[in-house]
Amino acid sequence: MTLLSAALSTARIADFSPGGGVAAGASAREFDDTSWLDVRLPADVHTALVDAGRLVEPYADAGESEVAWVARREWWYRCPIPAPEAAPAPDERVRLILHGLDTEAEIWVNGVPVGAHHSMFRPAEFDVTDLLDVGGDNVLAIRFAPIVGDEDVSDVSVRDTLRVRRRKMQVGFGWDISCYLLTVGVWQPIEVRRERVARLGPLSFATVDLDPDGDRAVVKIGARVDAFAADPARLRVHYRLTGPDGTLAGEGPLTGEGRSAGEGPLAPSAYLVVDRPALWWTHDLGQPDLYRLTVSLTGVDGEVVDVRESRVGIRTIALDQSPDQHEPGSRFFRFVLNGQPIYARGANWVPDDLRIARVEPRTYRERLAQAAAANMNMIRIWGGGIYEKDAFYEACDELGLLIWHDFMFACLAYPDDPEFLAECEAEARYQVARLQARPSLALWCGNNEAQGAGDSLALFAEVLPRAVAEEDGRTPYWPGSPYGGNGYASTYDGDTHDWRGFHGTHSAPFGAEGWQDPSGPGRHWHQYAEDVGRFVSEFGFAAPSTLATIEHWNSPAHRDPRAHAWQDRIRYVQGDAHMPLLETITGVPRDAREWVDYIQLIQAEGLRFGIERFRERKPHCSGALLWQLNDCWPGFTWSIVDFDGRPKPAYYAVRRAFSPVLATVKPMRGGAFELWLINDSGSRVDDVITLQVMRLDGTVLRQEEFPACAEPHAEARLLRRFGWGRVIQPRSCYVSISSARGTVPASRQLFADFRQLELPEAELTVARRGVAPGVVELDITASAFVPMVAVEHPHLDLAYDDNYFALDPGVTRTVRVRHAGDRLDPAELSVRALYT
Ligand code: BMA
Repeated sequence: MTLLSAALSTARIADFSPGGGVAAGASAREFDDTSWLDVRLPADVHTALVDAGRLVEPYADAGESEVAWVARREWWYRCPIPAPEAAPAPDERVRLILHGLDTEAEIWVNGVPVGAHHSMFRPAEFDVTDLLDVGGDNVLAIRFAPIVGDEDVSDVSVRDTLRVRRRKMQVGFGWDISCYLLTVGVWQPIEVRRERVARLGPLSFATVDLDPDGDRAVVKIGARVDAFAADPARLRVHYRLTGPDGTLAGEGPLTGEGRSAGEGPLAPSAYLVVDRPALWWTHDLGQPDLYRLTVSLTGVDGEVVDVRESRVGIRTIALDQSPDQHEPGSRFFRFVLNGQPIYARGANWVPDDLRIARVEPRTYRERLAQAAAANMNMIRIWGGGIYEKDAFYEACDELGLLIWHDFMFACLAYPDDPEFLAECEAEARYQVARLQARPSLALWCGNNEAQGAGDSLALFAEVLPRAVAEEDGRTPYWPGSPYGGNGYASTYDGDTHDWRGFHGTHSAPFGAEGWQDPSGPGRHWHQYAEDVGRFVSEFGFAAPSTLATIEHWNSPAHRDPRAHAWQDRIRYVQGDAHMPLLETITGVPRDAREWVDYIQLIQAEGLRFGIERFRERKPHCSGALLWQLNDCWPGFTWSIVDFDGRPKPAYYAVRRAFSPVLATVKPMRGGAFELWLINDSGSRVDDVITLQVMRLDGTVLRQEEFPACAEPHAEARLLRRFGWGRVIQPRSCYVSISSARGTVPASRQLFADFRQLELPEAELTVARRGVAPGVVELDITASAFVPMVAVEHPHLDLAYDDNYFALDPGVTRTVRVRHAGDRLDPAELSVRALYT
């Protein structure tokens, strides 16, 4: 048993001009730090100063520039270390583990320098056995070097130069999704561990074989053993694997080739056959069942000296890149879970706060539960952020969400000198070994957009794949995103970032020039209808936060779209302004409310249209991961859940479009259209679809019924092509589909942009009733077609089983609204047509 494992809970912090701290003797044990600021660990400097009222809130109004000075100072942390009760025995040692230092740090224990550390992406560890005084006041001192000198950080190329060699969260250097906020400090716990003879490192767990019918699995269980004061041959390692219901699935020794003392960790392992395993599935295909793996290490005297536990899952995951027979010259890019090819429906994850030290486990749970509730089965951890905290992976394991995990490199060509590569290798080996046993982990990906033809080959083609192969050996590796084929937007190989929508970016094969069409039509979502990639790992439309979140972070003087602090929330690149899209699609908004409504409507419709087109291409296109799920600051970005966790209208549109069973209407030229049926679920669909061509006033012009049958996990099926060009008057008609048994969700398709529609006056009728404490039902009916109805509450954050949906004339929609508390007055809920 680790004899003592204590997390350091408090520190005192202060800043100095560069070099001032050492000169002042701040590393010394006796240094008087009583005037310094007390903080609870972990804590970054910005949050500590804001909480102490010594710094403006960087996210409020335009606070960013007022806090930029922090990054130009050196910061010191001094932390008391609890004294060991007794002097360490000869076979004992005391390790200091600093799990997350942001970023360039020097460390002293009791005034003695123990080392330096240059990465926030892996822990710093030091043997301090001989440095701690029994019964004395032991002190840890950390100096964080200034990140910025006198560089002009308003220049993006200067910021790029500052970040390229730093193993630090890249997005904090400023991005089109983030303000410029360079955090510094202790972002993960600091631990002191007293250990005897040996200790366990990360456990490993892999499903090496699974019967096609899932009746029998073979798993490989392993552990790293660091035998620092014992003959490894005399240590015993034992495992126990218990099922989701607590029953014992297997136990026994882990064995491996002998090694002599001090030759570094052993890696004993064992194979186990599990009959009728409870498989781990994504939440939409089954149960994300988890086993408990316990490994104990017994010393030469038979005493248990260490125990580690992990929750693991029995599942196989593979990346199928076999040739696509139906599209010669192309190959699939699809994930295969437990032998079943799946369609990846999901989103990109960015750090949930630039001040990552303060992101709590419950926030991860909440955000990822929102993703699962939006019918997502995959989350991509984007390469401009961080390797997330344990709570993130626990939530994905438990919620049944797969993870596409980038290594933390984004949008730059990275160096390949030996020193930099060595640091990256250490980082990769640590993270890969740390996450190897996670059932949610589906893929390691080299980088985000950091690889033109031939860039950083050593890193992405050698160092990282070697780390994945040696520290994991089963999880697929992909060199970058996007990658494959002959360029960034290959439609026959690999993954693609489809930025024709919103950015108007048209990538070209390597060596040729891409081009950009910044016009409204050039950035329209219609671009998504053709040339779909094999796996679309980024696409999206930007929109402001919800009004409640804007009002949270913008004081009254700054709540007008023309106000500086409002515009300051937009960090898109040149040419990405909203006006061309507004002029083309909705018309120009008249006030702040309409500005938010119209752009959010465009985001919702753009994502819906893209997702439907990408899913109609199943299996030739086997994934759609939208940019982006969440926000790292209260900015206006591509997120569908804003910084305060409030879903934007697009969240509900995405949830509907990601429904495992879906029927879609693909508009073609000249009013023609196609009806498709998609079934990603594990159940057979057998229903009857009613398709209506209707005028916006509700007059039905044409109606037909179709059998809608699809096998489980079926390829997307074209049910019918309609040449009804003469029937469909784009400005006054739309197509609505519904199904007799409701297994195919109702949906509709317009044939003109919102501003072109000849929308009749629509009267909304709403019946309200409380159905339980905190639960209200609303029956909403419109006299004519309404593109988007919004159900809102002036101040409560509520759970809506649906919202921001279109309404067919005369058809009543019932919406259920829940309040986490048990009081919700039906009268307080408002219902409005968001676009008339
Ligand atoms: C891609 C992402 C991000 C960026 C987004 C929107 O490049 O990888 O870098 O925020 O597009 O522009």
